[in-house]
Amino acid sequence: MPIQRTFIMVKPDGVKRGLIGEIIKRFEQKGFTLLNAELMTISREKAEYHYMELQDKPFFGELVEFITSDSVFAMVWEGENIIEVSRSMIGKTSPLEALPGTIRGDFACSKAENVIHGSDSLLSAEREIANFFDPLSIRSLNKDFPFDER
Ligand code: IDP
Repeated sequence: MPIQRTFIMVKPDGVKRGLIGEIIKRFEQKGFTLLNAELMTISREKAEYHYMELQDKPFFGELVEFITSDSVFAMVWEGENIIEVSRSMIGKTSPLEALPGTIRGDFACSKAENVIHGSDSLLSAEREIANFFDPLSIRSLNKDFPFDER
């Protein structure tokens, strides 16, 4: 199974509600490895770039407002098939569909303010990690990365 990296972000509602520790705990328990993390307030430009695939959606403005409204906790994690596995740990976007046991199923009841973001593909993960972190600041455990999965 491929070792992958993903970008995970606790959104402002999750930070305010004190869910950073709970989220780190779930990823550590699963066996994933934290490569970098930072509490930060993000610029409008960074937020718009992060969500560029959604720029035509009616809720885009509201989403950018929300994500820049207060601190987020940005992280890079590494592990086997982490893109797909972390998406299933996070749960569906809609609170009506997010199953109990998933992070959103257990902690979110709004579609907009839903605690956590996780990259949905290798390409998005690469772009999102580069948007938030200097590549030299990311802990390197696997000297062959990223060539082993291409
Ligand atoms: P995802 O976060 O589950 O991958 P996306 O469809 O990529 O879902 O949407 C990104 C984020 O945009 C969501 O996590 C949520 O915060 C927000 N969002 C998605 N759909 C809606 C909506 O219908 N109304 C308001 N906000 C939404």
